[in-house]
Amino acid sequence: MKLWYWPHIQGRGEFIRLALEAAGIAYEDCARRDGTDALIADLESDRARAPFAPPYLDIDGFVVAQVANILLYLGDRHDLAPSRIADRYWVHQLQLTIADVVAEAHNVHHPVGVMDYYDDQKPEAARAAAQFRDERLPKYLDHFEQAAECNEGPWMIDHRWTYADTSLFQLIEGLRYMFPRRMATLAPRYPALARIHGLVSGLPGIQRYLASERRIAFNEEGIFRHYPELDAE
Ligand SMILES: N[C@@H](CCC(=O)N[C@@H](CS)C(=O)NCC(=O)O)C(=O)O
Repeated sequence: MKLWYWPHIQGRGEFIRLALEAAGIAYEDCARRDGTDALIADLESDRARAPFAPPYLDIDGFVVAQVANILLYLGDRHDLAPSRIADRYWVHQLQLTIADVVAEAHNVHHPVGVMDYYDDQKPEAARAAAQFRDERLPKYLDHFEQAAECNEGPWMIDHRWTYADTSLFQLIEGLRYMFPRRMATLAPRYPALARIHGLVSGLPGIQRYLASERRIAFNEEGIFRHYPELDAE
């Protein structure tokens, strides 16, 4: 199985890597091996059903893009999701909501133009960050906390991990990196999310991955960027 994603950031590719690593599914991280030019060449190759943007998987010529769609595929094919249809849609729904908050987090440092530099939109980013920290972030976290609390088991669903758990872990990691002060203030409100973050970090595949060179550090090229001036308690 081939994973294609930008090689120098965790970005959206990390949601796929974490599910693959937790499950012990073998994959080639093609652009980390072959470079950005190889990714661009692959993206621009002649395909009838081309992906719009990375990340995408290439399984012997079957190409699947969009994070939530990729995880839906992995959930089905590799048993990383529950078997009941209502439960599968619930996990997919959680993943789509995670995708929404990820997009909003990115828009905090790029509120005006995604093609423009952060430095060219700093006043607007400060305004967007205040609203995200005060209103949107707790609203999303309240939702995920309630979702976790309504499950009888310790995970997001059932009594075993699914890709909803690995994605929630990455969301919390990213938000803690981006807004350390705000996340510290909010932490006591979210015991179930803290529990799931801890459980995921203890999965053997995740432990191995986090300790490896494959896990690159967050940086200010990715989605979750730490600009101290955008954080507050
Ligand atoms: N909704 C898509 C978003 C994909 C996306 O925005 N990928 C970014 C990197 S994280 C990209 O390379 N975008 C190029 C573009 O939008 O032109 C997903 O969840 O996979």
